[in-house]
Amino acid sequence: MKLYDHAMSANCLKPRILLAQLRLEYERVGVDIFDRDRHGQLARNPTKLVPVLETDDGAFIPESGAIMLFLAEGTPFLPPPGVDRARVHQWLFFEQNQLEPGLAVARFMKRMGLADHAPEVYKNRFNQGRRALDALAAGLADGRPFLAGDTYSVADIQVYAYAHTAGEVDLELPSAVADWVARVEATPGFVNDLEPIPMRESS
Ligand SMILES: N[C@@H](CCC(=O)N[C@@H](CS)C(=O)NCC(=O)O)C(=O)O
Repeated sequence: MKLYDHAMSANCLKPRILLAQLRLEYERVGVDIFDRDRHGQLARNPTKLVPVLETDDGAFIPESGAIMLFLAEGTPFLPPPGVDRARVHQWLFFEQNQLEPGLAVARFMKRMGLADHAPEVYKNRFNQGRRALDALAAGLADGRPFLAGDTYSVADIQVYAYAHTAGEVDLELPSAVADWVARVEATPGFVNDLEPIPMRESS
């Protein structure tokens, strides 16, 4: 398998964590996401975004959530169909609708020196990220250790990826979220090789 990837992208961190925990061999293909010519490399992905997984059969699977569900099928990282599986889907959709559009964009804007150029946009994304972290804390309030219940799943990896970057935009994690982050990081085979986005001064 090949993972089309960027070292600073938390969307790409998600499959990297899962592939490591599943002990699957794969080739990492770095994509320069600032280079418009990457469209040749990712021509078979309609959005041209990373991550994309290329299977051994040559199929292209874009979208982090789709990659996670594909890789997790038949493993302990995805509960069987039923309520716990629905909880996994719930948090995957939440991540894409609420958490990622807030924190990923705020992180990118802040680190690239763009927040001062568009303060209203930055504030909007920052606030969306903060609300998403509060929602995550509320979701963890039932005392169960992981998002789909008692068992660690792809939902935890998917949501962890951006939740744990909150400090990069000076957002403090609610304590229930900080405790859950620590539990995720303590799972067997967990690796976090996300590279920080270097801080650029706004010009
Ligand atoms: N919904 C997609 C989002 C993917 C995405 O936004 N990838 C970013 C890197 S984090 C990218 O490729 N950006 C390049 C661009 O915007 O041109 C997913 O979850 O995989």
